[in-house]
Amino acid sequence: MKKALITGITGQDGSYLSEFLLKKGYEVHGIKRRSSSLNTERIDHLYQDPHEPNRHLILHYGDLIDSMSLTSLIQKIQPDEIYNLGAMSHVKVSFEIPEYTANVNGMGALRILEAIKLLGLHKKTKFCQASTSELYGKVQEVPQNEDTCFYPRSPYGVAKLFAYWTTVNYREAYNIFAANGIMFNHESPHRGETFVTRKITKAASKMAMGDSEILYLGNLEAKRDWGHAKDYMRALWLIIQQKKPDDYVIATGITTTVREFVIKTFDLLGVELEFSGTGIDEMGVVKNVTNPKYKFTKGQIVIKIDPEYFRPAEVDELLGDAGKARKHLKWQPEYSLDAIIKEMLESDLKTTMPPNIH
Ligand code: NDP
Ligand code: GDR
Repeated sequence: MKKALITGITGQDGSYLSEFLLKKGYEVHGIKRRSSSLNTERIDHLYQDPHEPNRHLILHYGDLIDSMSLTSLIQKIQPDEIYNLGAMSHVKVSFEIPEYTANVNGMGALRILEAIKLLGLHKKTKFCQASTSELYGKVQEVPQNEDTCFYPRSPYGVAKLFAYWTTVNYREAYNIFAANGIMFNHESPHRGETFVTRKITKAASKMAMGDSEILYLGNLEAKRDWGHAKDYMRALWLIIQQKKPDDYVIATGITTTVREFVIKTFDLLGVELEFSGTGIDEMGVVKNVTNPKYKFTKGQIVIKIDPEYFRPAEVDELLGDAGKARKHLKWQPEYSLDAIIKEMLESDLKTTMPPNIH
């Protein structure tokens, strides 16, 4: 039975990757951080009591800033595959905690690779780094592929650049199977609630149930290449199954503005929006309601712009060319953006209570 170790197992991607690997018959080990409130909500459906014999999902306490815990876990588990998904993954927040972000997102990858090297596991343990389209940052060319120059625009992106090159370096210097999946944005019902897609589907669901709260957003013109987390975790697995380690762009090849994402979301609820004003005065107002099932009214203000949500430096346009992954990994995404939004909305609607029910 193959053993996989996942950092970031409690996150969006960790939950889908665990599910995927368990279905494939892996023994899955995950590193979780100690926290005062439970942080395993996304993997609770996979949880197995520690007293059960033949457990296939095993959680360990650890942290990417603690090389002792990482090294001793890797020594104890002797994993065949390590997926480094753990990160302080919020780009805007990284401007507020840059040093911590560098430590976790940059040094974290180094600590794992160094442990593989020091423990003499270079022939056994394969490593896959969750790299990101944020490496491209300031637009150099569109679409972006494996040869496009990097120009990160945030402490998050800069830290991920260090991890990207450390992965390449350990591959070249020590013959470790170390690969990068350069993933463009990917979403799902498990997406964190402060990322723009989930923030939109969650707020729209609350409004549909009668909540009068307004959705405050930042830059509506940013373009993102949005896919589904499930598709992207399958891609990371394929990257690690190759004979030779390499770096691959994982993307859908379609880009959409935040504004279009908003319009699509409300459209699925039977609401046509009109945008009025410019810049930070801009508002999204309900123009037409065609689905009486939901509690929207004509003229209702649903969106306002708040400068708080703009970044000190923005990544304007991301559009990935995943030609290499299509050719070598035989990978292609199964979900369209419309299907992703529909799944996220349905999930949010199911868990959103009308405001008078507690
Ligand atoms: P999430 O924010 O949902 O999950 C991040 C995970 O990392 C959580 O399990 C979190 O634990 C864990 N983590 C945070 N800090 C530490 C630390 N110091 N030590 C150990 N674990 C830590 O991110 P996603 O699942 O969306 O993303 C997974 C990875 O893929 C990240 O590295 C991200 O940067 C990268 N990526 C994501 C993309 C996307 O669009 N989703 C695109 C490209 C790359 P806790 O639950 O305790 O907070
Ligand atoms: P991103 O995702 O920064 O691309 O990083 P996010 O959803 O945070 O932002 C996407 C775009 O939307 C704009 N935006 C807002 N963003 C947030 N969070 N909140 C808002 O209110 C808002 N309004 C507009 C942003 O300015 C941005 O342009 C994600 C993370 O998962 C990273 O970890 C990953 O590496 C990249 O995707 C690829």
